[in-house]
Amino acid sequence: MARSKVEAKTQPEFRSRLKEADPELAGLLKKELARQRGTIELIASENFTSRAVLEAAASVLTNKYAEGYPGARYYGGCEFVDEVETLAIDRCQQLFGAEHVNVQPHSGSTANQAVYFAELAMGDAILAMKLDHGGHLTHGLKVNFSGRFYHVHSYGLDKETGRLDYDDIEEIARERQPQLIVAGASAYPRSIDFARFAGIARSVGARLMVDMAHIAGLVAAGLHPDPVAVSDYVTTTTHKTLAGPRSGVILCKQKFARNVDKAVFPGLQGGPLMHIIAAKAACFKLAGTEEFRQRQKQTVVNAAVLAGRLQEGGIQLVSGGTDNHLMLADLTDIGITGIEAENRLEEVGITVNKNSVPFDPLPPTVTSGVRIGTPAVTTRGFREAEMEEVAAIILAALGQRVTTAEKKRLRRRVNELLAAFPLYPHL
Ligand code: DSN
Repeated sequence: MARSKVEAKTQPEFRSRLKEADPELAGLLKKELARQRGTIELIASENFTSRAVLEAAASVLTNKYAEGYPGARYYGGCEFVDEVETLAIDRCQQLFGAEHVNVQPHSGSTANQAVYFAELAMGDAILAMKLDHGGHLTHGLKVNFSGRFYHVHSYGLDKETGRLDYDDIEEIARERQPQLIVAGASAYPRSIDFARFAGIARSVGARLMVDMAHIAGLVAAGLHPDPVAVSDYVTTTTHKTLAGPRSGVILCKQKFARNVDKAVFPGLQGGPLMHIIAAKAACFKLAGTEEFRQRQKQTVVNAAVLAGRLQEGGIQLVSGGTDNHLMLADLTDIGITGIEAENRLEEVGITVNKNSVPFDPLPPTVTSGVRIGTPAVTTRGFREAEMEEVAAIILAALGQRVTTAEKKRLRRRVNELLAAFPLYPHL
């Protein structure tokens, strides 16, 4: 396809100006691009965003202050950013069928914070998933704001099945009577029954917040049970399966709109990042396309293929497999820790993150597991055949007594795989 005039003019200029003004920084950006191009990215929460999103995020909208909301700002000159924010809101509402959307949170953590701020008083009780069973820092970790400002009760996974036990969650909710129940996870490989969570919340008079950060792309594509229709609040990041810029969003029922908006601004934030809101608008448009839906389908297929091959190779997966974009490998049986596995894979050009497994006896700095996800490699173009090769490389790298020569051979296999799928060739 012919390069557009804008790309042809602005991209090289942008690059060369940065190099001229700040060669040290330009050099680091170049190295990071080379790292992304030169490794197989299996961190489940990462992805490669589109050129459209990159362009919007690097636009002149970064210059604009726009405290307030469209049509009610505290600064002049907001006529175009008003349109940008309205576009982002409308597209997000349409994509997820939400009654109300706030696109200003800078991140998923801020989005969660805003919902707590809107819904709870200090000291109120929340019920959320334990961090070491797959929850998130903002779901009540003691040192996080959520654990410091609220009374936290938690639920975990069933020891036998490695899955959520909804009867158990219901019992804890009945006992603890939380004001807010939080569903959603950072490292849970199975579909979550949000309708069941909604029933539990209703039965104890609690509100339900779903943090769908990991699975937002799958939800948009109709590949995961929908949290939006059944929840009071839904929060998400926009950069994981959704493949947008690094940021956050809140979706809620109309009756909570005013409180949510007030909690975000002026409650927690000042000026919204209008360039990132523009990038979110682009992301929501792309997430409504057939191409995006197909990519999400392939992401799930790729995860299933990788999970199957790793299991055949003797690696235990928490819950015995995956329904979504990620899997959690428990390495106890093969005798290596999560940190060792992360390092070994990095040596051959594969990036993952160490991750606690449920009931992990090892500390979070070591862990017994690694979390592996397929969104980024799928965006890059990997399909079933490539996932088989990725699984074979992982199994070899995690095997007993891997020699330096063998590591070099594995690195070459990684390079061969990547060479067929160039990343950001225009940069
Ligand atoms: N840190 C993110 C993840 O890796 O899942 C969650 O915010």
